[in-house]
Amino acid sequence: MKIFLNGKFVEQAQAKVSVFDHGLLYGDGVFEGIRSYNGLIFKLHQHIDRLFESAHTIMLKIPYTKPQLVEAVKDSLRVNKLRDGYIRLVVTRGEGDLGLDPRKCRQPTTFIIADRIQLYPPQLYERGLDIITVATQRNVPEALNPQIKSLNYLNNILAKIEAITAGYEEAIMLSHSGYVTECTGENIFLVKGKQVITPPPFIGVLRGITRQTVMELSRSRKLEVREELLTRHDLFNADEVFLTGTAAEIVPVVKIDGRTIGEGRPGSHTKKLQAAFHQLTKTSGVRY
Ligand code: PXG
Repeated sequence: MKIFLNGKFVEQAQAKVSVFDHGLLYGDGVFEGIRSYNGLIFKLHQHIDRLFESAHTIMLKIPYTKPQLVEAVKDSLRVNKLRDGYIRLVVTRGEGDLGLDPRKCRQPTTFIIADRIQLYPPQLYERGLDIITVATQRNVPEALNPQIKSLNYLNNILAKIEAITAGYEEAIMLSHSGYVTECTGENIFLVKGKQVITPPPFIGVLRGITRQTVMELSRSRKLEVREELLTRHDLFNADEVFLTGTAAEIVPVVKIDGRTIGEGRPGSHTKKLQAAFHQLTKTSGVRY
């Protein structure tokens, strides 16, 4: 596998960064996870835009233009001969000293890994997930805004560990005030009648690109899309619940904290949205 590292393609074994890199020492950096489907990169420009927004907020100057990064992502897929791929694009503060001071980091580190996509087991989509809410709250936006897709994922990892320790695969994280936010690497939606509802970004969630796509697909299917504060009670009493993310796409949820959701099977709107989503991944995207 060849890795794009600071402007050059190097073999995986040579793709190394310094132990003084602040991405490693402090999680000081930003990233994106992007997918390609049969030679088309899905929502590439949206991912690049979000990367630049995350970087702007943490005052990290990405040493490439957006068109240069678009080309680098395309090249990464091409040199690794990947038609269906998972791309990890990372920009860190770079090599500094042992202090926090970002001014000591003279040059950001940029790398792109393009690998095969590890697909989730098909049973997940056929049966649906059984998940729980966990005690670890989502980061308070006023402290570390979840809209920044930073390398600091311990909040999410702690929630994931809680779920796994309890014997579940995924966790719902609540806000400081107890509202539903998102899962550890996916946004959450409920369907009730003709309404499709997901928590608003201000409560502390990542503005997922799959989330945005599903909102658009729902609107074009004449469903009423709303961003609203949701409680666990709202989730328990929904007709359908599903999660969205680049890696997982659209995953049905059939049980939450022991409560059966709807009929306890993936719902009809969820299935139709999955089909529409797959159609979109086949027909849109940036060719390489
Ligand atoms: N919320 C969080 C906290 C995320 O990290 C999403 C929502 C979904 O966003 P997109 O734009 O992908 O629809 C994410 C996605 C993975 C993985 O391998 C996913 C993410 C980060 C790291 C790994 O599943 N982010």
